Amino acid sequence: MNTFPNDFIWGTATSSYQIEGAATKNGKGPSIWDAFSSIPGKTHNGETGEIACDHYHKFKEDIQLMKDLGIKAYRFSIAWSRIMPTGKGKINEEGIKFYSELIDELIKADIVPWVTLYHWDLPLALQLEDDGWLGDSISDHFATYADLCFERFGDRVKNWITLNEPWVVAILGYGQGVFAPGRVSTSEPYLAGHQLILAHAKAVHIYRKKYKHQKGQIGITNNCDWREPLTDSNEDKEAAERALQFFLAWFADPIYKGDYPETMKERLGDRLPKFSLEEQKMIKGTSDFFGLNHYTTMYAAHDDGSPKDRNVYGNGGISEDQEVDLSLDKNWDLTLMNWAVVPWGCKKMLEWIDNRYDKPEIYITENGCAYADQLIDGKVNDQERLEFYKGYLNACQQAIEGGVKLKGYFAWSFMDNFEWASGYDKRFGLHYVDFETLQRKPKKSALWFREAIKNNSANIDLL
Ligand code: PNW
Repeated sequence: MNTFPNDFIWGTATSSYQIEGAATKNGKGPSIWDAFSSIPGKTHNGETGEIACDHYHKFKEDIQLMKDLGIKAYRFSIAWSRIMPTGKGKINEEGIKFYSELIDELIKADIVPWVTLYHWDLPLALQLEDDGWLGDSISDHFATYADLCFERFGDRVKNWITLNEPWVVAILGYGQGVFAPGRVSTSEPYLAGHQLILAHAKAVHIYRKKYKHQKGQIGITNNCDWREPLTDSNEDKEAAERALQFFLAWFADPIYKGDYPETMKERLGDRLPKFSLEEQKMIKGTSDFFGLNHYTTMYAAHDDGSPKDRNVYGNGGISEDQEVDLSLDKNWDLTLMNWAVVPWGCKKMLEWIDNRYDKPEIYITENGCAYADQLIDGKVNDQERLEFYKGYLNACQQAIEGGVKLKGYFAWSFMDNFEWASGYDKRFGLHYVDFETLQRKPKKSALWFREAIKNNSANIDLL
């Protein structure tokens, strides 16, 4: 039987706004997601994260379920405005207490905490007062907030992720406007991206300078889907490569190489801000590991300029800037997000990163799928999700055999939760959540995942 390396880390992931609820409890300040989701029309059925899975009150029960699942690590995020209600200045000790207890409970259960500092729920005050990710004070505010987290939690937390998916923040938040703060622009995404990179780098410098004795590791999580050339033509191969550079190298090149990719500089001109030489030096080398969120694959072709029926949510960014035309194979199975299930794309993605960034240690910090799961006779028979995990984890195993340094894998998500603008019927969880009663229930895929962890292999069948 093919197995993963002995030290392979099996985990699951969540984020604060998607699961916690208690949006106004015990001193938490509002975030841009509280504000955005309260505007009629911005989310599916007007749903919000006000209660979500009520993890804030149910975290002990959730950690017991994690223990039952046998996971070694749990990735969650801290809501900035829960511990700093306006994003700067005053600290909310009640909020600190919540995360402190959560961390203690995880450690008691032998589960290693992986903490994301920013998973999109920016304190609303920072949006209003500092122009959010467009302002040039934001990176310093983020670094101060990160410092507080290292100080209060770093004795027990040894794995830090600064930002979750800056691409989504920039493109969906400042380009397409489908996520908070809901801005629509073709230039702001590149400005926001610039501040996000600076914020990440400043936080890492504080960690390395002030908290070296904590002996932890710190990195960033970027998302990227695979782009497969539609045909063998050089034009299409170049288009696919360009798409990957606008997607992932946008953020990873500054961090691993010191600057934006050439193709972005050429095509964007003055719309892409420049890093000073000092900033380049400050940014380069600021990730101890390569965090990757990977969900799907699309074909990429050179865009000949003809009108297209574009799929907005989840497309490749600002396509005019790239001259890339994305499409799907009609034989691919789609999840409820309309994301295609293509395990070999995951293997190619890992190999591309391995090659471009000189064999970094990679963690898949998210991979998973949404389906319209139903509880029938007390059970959720999510065979499609089981097959999804089996396929993607097998692809991971093959990548490792080929020499890719993939060190861990976090399933998205531990449980069904608030899927942002798509609300609650896009169910991504290994655990089913009844959003009326808030009861949790392991799905069939969770039972499979548990066996896979036990055997340290994805080549297993459920008995
Ligand atoms: C990620 N896209 O979001 C997030 O990190 C999670 O919070 C989220 O629940 C999960 O993936 C599933 O959506 C993404 O359009 C949202 O390409 C959109 C895209 C990618 C990732």
